[in-house]
Amino acid sequence: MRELIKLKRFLKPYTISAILSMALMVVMVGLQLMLPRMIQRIVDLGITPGNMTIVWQTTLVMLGISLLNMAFAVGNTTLAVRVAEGYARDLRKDLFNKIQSLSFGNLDRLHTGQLIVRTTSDVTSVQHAVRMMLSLSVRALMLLAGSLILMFSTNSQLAVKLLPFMLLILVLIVIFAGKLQKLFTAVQQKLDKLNNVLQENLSGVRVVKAFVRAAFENERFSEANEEFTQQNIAAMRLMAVLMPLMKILLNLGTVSIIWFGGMEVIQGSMTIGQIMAFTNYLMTAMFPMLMLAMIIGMLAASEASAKRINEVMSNKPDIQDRPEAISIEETNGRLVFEDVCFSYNGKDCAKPVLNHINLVAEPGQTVAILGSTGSGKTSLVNLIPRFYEVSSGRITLDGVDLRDMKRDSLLAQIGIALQETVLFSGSVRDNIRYGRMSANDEEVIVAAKASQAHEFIMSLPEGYDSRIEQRGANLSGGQKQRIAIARALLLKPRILILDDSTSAVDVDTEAQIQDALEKAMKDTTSIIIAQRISTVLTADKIIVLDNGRITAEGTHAELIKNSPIYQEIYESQLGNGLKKATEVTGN
Ligand code: TTP
Ligand code: MG
Repeated sequence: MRELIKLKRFLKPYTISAILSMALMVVMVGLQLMLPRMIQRIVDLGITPGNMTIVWQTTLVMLGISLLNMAFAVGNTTLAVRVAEGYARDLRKDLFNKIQSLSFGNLDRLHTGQLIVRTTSDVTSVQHAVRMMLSLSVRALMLLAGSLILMFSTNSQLAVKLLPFMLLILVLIVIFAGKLQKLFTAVQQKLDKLNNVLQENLSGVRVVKAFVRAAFENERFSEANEEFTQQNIAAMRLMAVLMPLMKILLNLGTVSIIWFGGMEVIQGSMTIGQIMAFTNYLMTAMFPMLMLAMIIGMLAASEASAKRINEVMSNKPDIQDRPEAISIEETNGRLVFEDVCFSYNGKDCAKPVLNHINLVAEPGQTVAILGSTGSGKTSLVNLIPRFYEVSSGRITLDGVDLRDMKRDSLLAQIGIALQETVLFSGSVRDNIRYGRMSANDEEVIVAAKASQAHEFIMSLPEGYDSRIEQRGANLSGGQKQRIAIARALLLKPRILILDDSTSAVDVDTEAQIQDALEKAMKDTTSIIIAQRISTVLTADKIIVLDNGRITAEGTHAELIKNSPIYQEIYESQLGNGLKKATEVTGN
């Protein structure tokens, strides 16, 4: 219950509805508890002395009570549903906002697939718990207490005789509740596993098909599916045992009431009506106990869900503005790395991904980063928008430590095209405008022209209004990249970061993009990551990254003279290439 209780703040806006719903429930239970008394009255004052008026009157009153109860039940359910639905909506909203506020580091640790489950089925499961609490549990507890009290007030001696019997039932139910709790928790776990398999498979469905692994994936899914089914069956089996067992006990109870009560009736110390009321109270006491057993079992599943929701909620974004952080309006774009170390697991710089990086990018300069895969290029540029925080050293913009700036104001200065292009479903125009929805068509076209995307966009059936499918499925890799570049350019940033953004674009188009960028981004500090050396030839500064260290730095002309490692890359890409080309053409 601890985890569920932690979420109680979400009930606050619905306090009045919740209280009202419970109040209705109290009235309903009160009315329900009156019914056995009425039966007693019919038997003892109506049937036994042969007074038909009392029989009729009481029957009508009972009918009235039942109708009233029905009306109250509708009210109670409506209110409870409203509370639970509102609660779930607010919870989902908060979870979503929370996830949006988290940093890259946080998100690395909470897997995105699981986040979907947490915002959907976990919330539903907790919502279930709220509904049960609001309607069932109150009802069950009150019926139980009420009927016990009324049993004692009807005939305390008989009630005392039944006490051991009821204790036995209670013990049984506690045992069953414990078992059910385990089973339901296991059901939830199997469901999680099923969700995980499904999530992973669906997001990678193309790879599954490409590698003809459908059969394997089918098996994996079937296994999870089967486990889930079996676990559910096991839980239901226990319930199936519980029900008839309770029936037997109930019948035994009824028999003992008639046995002990019958003797009292013979002795004249009890009436038949009282016996009937008694058996009725026993029934009204038993079913709530059964209900409680089930509620306890199900609460366990909700508890597991609540725990996972709280796990997300309790995440503190590891990148937060310092209280004294300033908001920057204008920058020149002078970017300096001062002895920066960085590792993904936080503070320690023992095994850094980036090691003692010193780098100056002057305003308007283009700095190109070369380096083999895994050398830390993406990691390096990810530090500039503070997707991750440096482990040691510092990065400054116009002399101010990035950590002393409000992060939003920093991001407003940066246009970035990530290595992995992500587009959203929607029109081409909206995808380009993603960072600045207020941009007009002209601006969009200018950005698209600079990234050499305009032409192919115009050749799409609906031009800028053409729909992009989820993840940009209906575009080629190079087309996606060019839209992503346009998106970054549209911000007219002071700092432009392109992480391998032309890797899927042919060499000619790439050269055109570079020309256009040079013109459009004269005053912008550009950091460009590239695999191809042809991309970086004209850069103001080229750095070569190797294993997290800068191993060479300078212009192309300098590096080709002084840096063996650069010469090697040059040779391998262009030197040989040229040689081969000449061989083929025979020149
Ligand atoms: P990257 O910085 O991604 O290397 P890269 O950009 O130079 O490589 P590529 O050319 O293929 O894009 O990775 C450097 C190391 O950091 C590598 O060992 C993987 C690790 N890493 C993480 O642990 N978590 C991350 O989120 C990323 C991006 C990298
Ligand atoms: Mg990379």
